[in-house]
Amino acid sequence: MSTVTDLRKDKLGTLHKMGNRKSIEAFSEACWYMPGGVNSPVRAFGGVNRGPLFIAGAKGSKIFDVDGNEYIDYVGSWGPMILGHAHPAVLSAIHKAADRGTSFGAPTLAETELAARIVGAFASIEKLRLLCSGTEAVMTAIRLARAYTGRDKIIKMAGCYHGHSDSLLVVAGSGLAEGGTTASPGVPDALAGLTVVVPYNSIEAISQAFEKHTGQIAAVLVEPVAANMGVVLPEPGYLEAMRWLCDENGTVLIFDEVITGFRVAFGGAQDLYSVRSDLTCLGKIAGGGLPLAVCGGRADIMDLLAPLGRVYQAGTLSGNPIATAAAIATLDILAEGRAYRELESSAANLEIELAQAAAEAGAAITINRVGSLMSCFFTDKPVRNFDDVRATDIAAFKKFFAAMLDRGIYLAPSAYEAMFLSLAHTKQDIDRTVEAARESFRVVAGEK
Ligand code: KE4
Repeated sequence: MSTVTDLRKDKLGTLHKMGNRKSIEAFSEACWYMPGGVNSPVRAFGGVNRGPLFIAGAKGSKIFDVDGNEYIDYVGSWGPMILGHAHPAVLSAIHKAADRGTSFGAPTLAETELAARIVGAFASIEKLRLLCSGTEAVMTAIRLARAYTGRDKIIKMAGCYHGHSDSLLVVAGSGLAEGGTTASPGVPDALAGLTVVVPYNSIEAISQAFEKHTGQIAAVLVEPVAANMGVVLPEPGYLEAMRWLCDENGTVLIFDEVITGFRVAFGGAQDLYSVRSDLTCLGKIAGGGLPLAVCGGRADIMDLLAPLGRVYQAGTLSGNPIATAAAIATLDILAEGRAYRELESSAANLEIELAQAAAEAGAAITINRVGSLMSCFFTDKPVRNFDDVRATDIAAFKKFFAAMLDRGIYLAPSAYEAMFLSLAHTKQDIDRTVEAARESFRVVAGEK
């Protein structure tokens, strides 16, 4: 067990070369009060063996640390900030809502307005429940699927991450992938045993799981575009075959679109790939960057939720008026449609120029991208599942991350996360990023 001193000793010595004294001091103090000095593990920079930056603020495509360093931000709070940080329309909506009070614990018109917008954006969502986090949304979807089918088992894909509810911390991605933890301590084997894990992009494996557990599978849960093992795209026909297998077996298909919802298209990955899930989980962008998430889908399943049905789910801050205001302001801008054309243009440009810069430096990379969601893997092979990701050169990624950070480019501090572009990223930002990458690829190749 690391003590605070060990942690600080391990971490502080490898902190940034350039001026990060205040982040170092802030991290040291935070470690006295909070496990690992952070309130979510991936923020600790454990995946890149450096101390974390403490952030003072952000605006548009830029983020600023407590030492006054400015970075072009490709984390975007792990996905929500598709408009860019501190968008004027979102801030105005938040301020107006806050002036009327911050929480009532009672229904508001804004919740209905937001629900109507989401139902309008997702053909598969007939009814929904607003809640506070992606974890809650997926936990609720699993509970609904188990109640609806009367079955206990679920199938999930290795490397996909669906929040930290007990059933899903099994061969998960995101922060769990870093630690080499496949199932978190504290999750009873009896519960973990109800989760069947199969490789992403293998219909054969899902089909075999259905044969082995015939009549026992309540749900198949998947990120339709995986983004917690880096970005991994569904192979042609993968989602369609999954839909068919669920129909054949009376199993609920749950799309975890917490990242992809409103990111890869206004109607999410299910719109892009024309495959309808029975239940959909949304978060991040859907909440405009505030604590709001969504569990929605077929009315015959959603109506099982209390108070209409007997499946219990509740939350003090569900549908919070500040969060719904931010969400409505965000979705109304994205609904204009031009947003996705602009995001596609910026991201396609970045992808092409990064590939060119890597080739010039002799760095072997594979870029997986869907719209403004992308990952750069250090490998000369395709990356189709979690094993492929684990076989990439993670050490090279860590060198690249550090070199980019030292050049003012803030990437997700883990090879198992994604890069997110926003509408605020300009051509100048992209050019600066590519220039930094050109040098950083050479650092990785050992030339600098
Ligand atoms: P939250 O409980 O963190 O709001 O959502 C959980 C979740 C569910 N589903 C997907 C596909 C997700 O990506 C997430 C959370 N994503 C991580 C980053 N990949 C959040 C960052 C963090 O854990 O601090």
